Amino acid sequence: MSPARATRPRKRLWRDVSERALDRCGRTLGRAVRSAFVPLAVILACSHFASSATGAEERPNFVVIFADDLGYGDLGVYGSERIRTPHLDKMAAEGMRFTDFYAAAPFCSPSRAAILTGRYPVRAGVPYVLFPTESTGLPQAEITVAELLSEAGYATAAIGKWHLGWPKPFRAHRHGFDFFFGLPYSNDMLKWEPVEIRRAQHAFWELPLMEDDTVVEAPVNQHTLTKRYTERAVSFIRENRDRPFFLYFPHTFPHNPQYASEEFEGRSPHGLYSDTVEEVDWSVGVLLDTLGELGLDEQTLVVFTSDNGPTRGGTRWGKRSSGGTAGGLRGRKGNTYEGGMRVPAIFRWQGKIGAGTLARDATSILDLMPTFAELSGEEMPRDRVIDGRSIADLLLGKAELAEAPFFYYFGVQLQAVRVGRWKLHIRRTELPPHSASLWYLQNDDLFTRHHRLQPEPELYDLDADRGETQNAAADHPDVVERLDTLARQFDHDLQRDKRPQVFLDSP
Ligand SMILES: [Ca+2]
Repeated sequence: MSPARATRPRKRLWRDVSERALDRCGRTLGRAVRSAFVPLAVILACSHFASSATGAEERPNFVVIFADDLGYGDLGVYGSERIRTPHLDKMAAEGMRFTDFYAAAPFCSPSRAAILTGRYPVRAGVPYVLFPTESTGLPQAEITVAELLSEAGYATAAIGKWHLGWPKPFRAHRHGFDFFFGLPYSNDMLKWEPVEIRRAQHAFWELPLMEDDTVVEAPVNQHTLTKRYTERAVSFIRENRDRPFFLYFPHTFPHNPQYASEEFEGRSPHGLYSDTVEEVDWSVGVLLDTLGELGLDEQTLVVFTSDNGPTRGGTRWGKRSSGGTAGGLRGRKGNTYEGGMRVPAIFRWQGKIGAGTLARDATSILDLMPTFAELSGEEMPRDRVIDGRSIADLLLGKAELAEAPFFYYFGVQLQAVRVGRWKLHIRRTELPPHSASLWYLQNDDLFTRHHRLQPEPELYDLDADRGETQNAAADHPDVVERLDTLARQFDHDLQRDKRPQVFLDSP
């Protein structure tokens, strides 16, 4: 355990840790603990003893590589003919590739809340994109996968883009990560100049590269980001080669504005977007090579996916902005058509996951935390609704996955549901309550455009029409009714269960 790890301010999972410890130490000691109020240290010691007794060496490492705004069609193995991704293609050949894997939101912050908690973003208290001057973030009451694994003895690191709140209580190293290195939010949230009309997404200060609460460089040289993240990730893996670790690696790119290092910028014939994806692919190769060199291939589950669909290229960032492709899916980042939320997903765990396997099950980033919990022998929190489910049996080839609904939320608004082959965009005749998000306080029109009304339902057969081009609602009124009822009941329950957004008095 590093000194930094020992002194890190950490929120304790009091109830869960105690319960796990009691389970492991047996009922007799449990009664003694309850009656005598034995200090938490004893409980933790017992818990860790039990962990080691079950064989820490059997618990896999977890590496999650999370691209930002990478489209469904932007990897070679997903059909791209313009972007070269040999390392991700090889990773897919060595593992399992998912055709129907979803982000749980069509934009950044909510998607990150979902991947770390296993809960729909609105349930976890992060329904919208967070901006630097906002005083809200991922509530402390949420339990992250990093906290779960950290309490179980894993080394944990978040390297890359955080974007779950700029004020200190919301930062990564207060949500279960031993350390954070990277950008606190998106790379387009730059310093605004007084002469500009203030944009919600801008800050009053330069874009900082951070190490926990320390500014390493501001404004950061964005050309260096992917390479520096990768170097830190490699160091983290090397330092923790002899113990279980969890590396959460959310890349900054290919989010706009796009920057790559000298070796990659301008190398691709298809522009900056391709350059940045190819550098991310290089980074994946470096990580996989490191695991191989250390003999950790068969002890490490590596996951690669994206936080939402591709953005458009645009004029705002000039040559620093080019867009991706959703690979024939309708829509893109910012909406709940497939292109906004269906993303590439590759899982590799040599010796455990069949090489070159394909999964067509509707799955999502919500499933990562429950899956990691099962594979590490930990229990998910029992005091809250978890929306994801473990897909461990699917990964390990032990059992098929039962069909389960997936709900497409835009902020607080449920817009669509998928069950099996059918996806219903539900009828929406009223806007949801106005959000406190800075996004909307300064852009009234944006709220209406985002939370668009849907006068009539749209039903799509994703098996036959994944591009959502033929509305089949009129031909299948029974399916429309079944999915509509399911969606409204789910949303009714969720809206009563969601955690309120937490706002600090001052950032
Ligand atoms: Ca994003």
